Amino acid sequence: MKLSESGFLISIKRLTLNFILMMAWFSKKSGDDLVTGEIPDIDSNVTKDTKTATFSMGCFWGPDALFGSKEGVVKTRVGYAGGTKQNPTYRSLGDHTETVQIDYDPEKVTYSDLLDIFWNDHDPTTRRTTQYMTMIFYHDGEQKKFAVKSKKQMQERLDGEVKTEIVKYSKFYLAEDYHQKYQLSRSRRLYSAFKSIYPDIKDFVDSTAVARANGLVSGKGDIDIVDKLGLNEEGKELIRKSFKRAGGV
Ligand code: MHO
Repeated sequence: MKLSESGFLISIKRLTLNFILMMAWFSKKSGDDLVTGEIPDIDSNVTKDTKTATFSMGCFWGPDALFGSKEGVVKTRVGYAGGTKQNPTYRSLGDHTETVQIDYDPEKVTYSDLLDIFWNDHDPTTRRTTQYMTMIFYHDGEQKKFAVKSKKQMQERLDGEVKTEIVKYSKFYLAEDYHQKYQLSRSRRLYSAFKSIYPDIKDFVDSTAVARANGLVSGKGDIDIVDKLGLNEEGKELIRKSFKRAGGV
């Protein structure tokens, strides 16, 4: 009895050890076997001459991918804004709203283009909780002018009242790591591939390549960009497959 009990314990230990070794092997294989080892083309010589746009339009996962897929968008990040609570978190949001922030190259994409995406990607007339409010945070007078004008045009087109609030940008709290480039994180191998290029979460979030990949796996953006993301043939093929599966054309 004693003996078989300890035999049982030993085989449990062995199983656990095998499992850990297997996971270690698998997680190693799931990252750097998909990359070229070079910094992605699209991330070299990134312009520092960017402007920032900040929008709230419902759950921030979708807009992160959508804006990230757009040519001229250099960086995206998701977070919380609009409220007064200090250091909000996803589980303790207080009076804040899920928000996406975009750094864009104004030579390649205009604030007006971004506003078009904002209006087209959500219904600004529905009633919402504070977490999912529809808001535009303007960063300067020029953005305010465009935002106010576009809201007016939207109101003329829609039956219901456009509930979008237009307010001056003040503070943005970066959301937890697992919310950043969320669509990409659902594709574990691709996510670890990019984490192997950018182990530091700050570099990962700020990478244009990662922003585009996040768009492509949700079927958004121009699939030809796949050649500039630092992936080898196998990595590119994985992206192409996810792009198609997500309805990308
Ligand atoms: N789609 C999610 C919302 C998450 S978003 C970060 C859900 O259905 O709970 O708010």
